[in-house]
Amino acid sequence: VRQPTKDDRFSFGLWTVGWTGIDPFGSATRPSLDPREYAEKLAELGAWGITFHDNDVFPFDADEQTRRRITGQLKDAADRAGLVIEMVTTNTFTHPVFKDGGLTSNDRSVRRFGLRKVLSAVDLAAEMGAGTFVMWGGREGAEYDSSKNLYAALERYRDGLDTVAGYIKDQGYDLRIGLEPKPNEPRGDIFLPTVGHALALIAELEHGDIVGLNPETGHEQMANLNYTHALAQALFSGKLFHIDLNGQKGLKYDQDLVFGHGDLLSAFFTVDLLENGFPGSPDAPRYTGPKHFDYKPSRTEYFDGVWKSAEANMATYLQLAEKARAFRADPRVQEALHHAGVADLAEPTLAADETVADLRAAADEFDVDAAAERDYGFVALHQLAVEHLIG
Ligand code: 3MF
Ligand code: MG
Ligand code: MG
Ligand code: MG
Repeated sequence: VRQPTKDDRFSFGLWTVGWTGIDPFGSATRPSLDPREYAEKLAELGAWGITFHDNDVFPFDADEQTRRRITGQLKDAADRAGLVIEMVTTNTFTHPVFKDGGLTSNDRSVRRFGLRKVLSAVDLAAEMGAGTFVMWGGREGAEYDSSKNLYAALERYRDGLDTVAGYIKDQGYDLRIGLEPKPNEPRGDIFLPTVGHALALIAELEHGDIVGLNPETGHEQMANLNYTHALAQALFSGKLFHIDLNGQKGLKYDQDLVFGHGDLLSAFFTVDLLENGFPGSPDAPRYTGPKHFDYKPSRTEYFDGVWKSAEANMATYLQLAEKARAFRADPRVQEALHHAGVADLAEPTLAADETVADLRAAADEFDVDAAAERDYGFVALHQLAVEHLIG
């Protein structure tokens, strides 16, 4: 595979390569570096951008002066390395004050504190020149149905998001919010568990025009859902603002494996959609944002393994992109797509000038038995994808 370049627009969260290996059962297996060192190394490997949570960079209790100094240093380091800070987010999940949520805690004083923290991080995102502000409500949820007024939780989530989006507009920031759905972990049940749930809440917002999605591969798969379908639905609604690519092996804890190290065939079709769009719908919306990785170098790895795993995300993406291009260009695939009628789905079921009466009148032309016997050839088509992937 070729080396990644800035034109590929690959980006990494500082918390990804910066994860020291602390999990619920074990302590760190690697020391932590200065955020600037991660940034410089990522630039060397061919990344285009970085992203971070406020508290990946400065401590939770940092005063204004410390915060300015540290973020200024990081911005300088990013500029020197030619890296874009494309997304900034806020941590409303680590500190114990957020144990029952930031925007949806039962404690109103915590909600007000949470909102202040989010608004400060929005200012920071604008200062850093980021285009996206991701909101992952990791602690917005519950373990016990008895513990939450679920209706009020959605009201407070809605109001909180509108306050943040309204503030972005008032300030004139060139920033959009990307909500990140996740079904569970760390809460037993997290609000906005899937892309579909998040789209439904966005539809209730006053300032929903600047609120969209940041779907993560593993998060949809933790809900036993198809990530590529989730991306498609977000694109359909004009809401695919950002993505978190990684790997997950089925229904278990959030593994954050390297992209492609989970369901490889699914990753192939994710890349095929991102690179080649919807077959037969050339005018459909396309994702043009950063290819952002939210993974964790396994705690078995030391620094050599950290950098190799970061490279692996980009290499896998590039290799899948190449294979997806070859797949679409293969005459056998084009024939199989044609036989399967894949592009035909783009034709409206009723013609523009057709009425329901016309539709009914056409009943005689249809041979139900013949249509029932159609062989779509989906398996042969899919086997060609497998062949390209393995070959
Ligand atoms: C958790 C996540 C988060 C979000 C991040 C916002 C710590 O499962 O995926 O990473 O991606 O908070 O970008
Ligand atoms: Mg995650
Ligand atoms: Mg994850
Ligand atoms: Mg994520």
